[in-house]
Amino acid sequence: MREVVVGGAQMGPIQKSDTREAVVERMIALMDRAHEAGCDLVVYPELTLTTFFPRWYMEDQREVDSWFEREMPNEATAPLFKRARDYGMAMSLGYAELTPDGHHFNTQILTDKTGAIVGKYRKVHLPGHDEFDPERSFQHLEKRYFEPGDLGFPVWRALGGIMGMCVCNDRRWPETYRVMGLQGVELVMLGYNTPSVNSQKGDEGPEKRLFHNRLVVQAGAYQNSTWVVAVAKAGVEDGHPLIGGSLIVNPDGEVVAEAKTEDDELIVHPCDLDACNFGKETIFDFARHRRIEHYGPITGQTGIVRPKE
Ligand code: CDT
Repeated sequence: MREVVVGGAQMGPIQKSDTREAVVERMIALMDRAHEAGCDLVVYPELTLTTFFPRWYMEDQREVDSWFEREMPNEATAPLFKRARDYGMAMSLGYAELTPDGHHFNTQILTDKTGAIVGKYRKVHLPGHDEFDPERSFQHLEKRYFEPGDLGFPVWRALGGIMGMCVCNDRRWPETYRVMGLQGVELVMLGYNTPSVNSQKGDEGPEKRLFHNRLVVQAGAYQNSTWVVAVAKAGVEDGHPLIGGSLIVNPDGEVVAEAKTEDDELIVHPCDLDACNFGKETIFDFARHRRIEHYGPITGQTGIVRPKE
């Protein structure tokens, strides 16, 4: 048995006016609870430190950059890294990354139990649009503020297993999990900010959104025989609701822990990484069963190519 006790640290809403320091205090309170629960690892959501700023249209690049972190840890997050080190707890958190040479990414990192950053992932599948869209009931400007991640979908040996990360919209894409699955991933960590309503389809509300959230996370876990921990930033941010529903899914695709609120809430599960072995050696033994000679279109084209009429 290779057990990792995982805490999913769902965050309630973060308003535009909230400071990073105030958010970090809330994150530390969740970490304290994770420590009491015996967690080895705590996972925070996408863009944990701020409101989900891509809902706001901005033209001034200085204003845009004010939502980004130029280094990690920095002054605001140093107390969080210190607490993690004191507890000997690994953590994963999402933030907007501005690199020294001026690139903008939607990033998730993994630290080991000494607080050292051992993994970095940059969101590949950026949803939304890059110009103001008057047709939408609210904006989703990730394509304006971020570049697509340039690191692929790496995995890392940590906590006695093989760990992977992705961010929010990435979880809807089977390619995300499969690329990590092909590297033997045993625990995928991801955070999300998912609006409770579809800005382009008013009758798609939170029930459907929560259904899709479970559907994609459970499918990704089962089809790659891996644990997945998916953690929300939830609740109403400056009038804009986000779903909760943070969950931990086992390698059989079953939900083993799920958040009940749209607030700061910790979900915990002891994840035995050896539970991944059975699926990886049987129905999803990729080496025996995959037929790559038929998969060319998956990497050879993006859009649909329909047969001629
Ligand atoms: N943050 C993020 O990627 N949100 C997207 C909203 C897309 S609208 C379905 C998500 O996939 O949840």
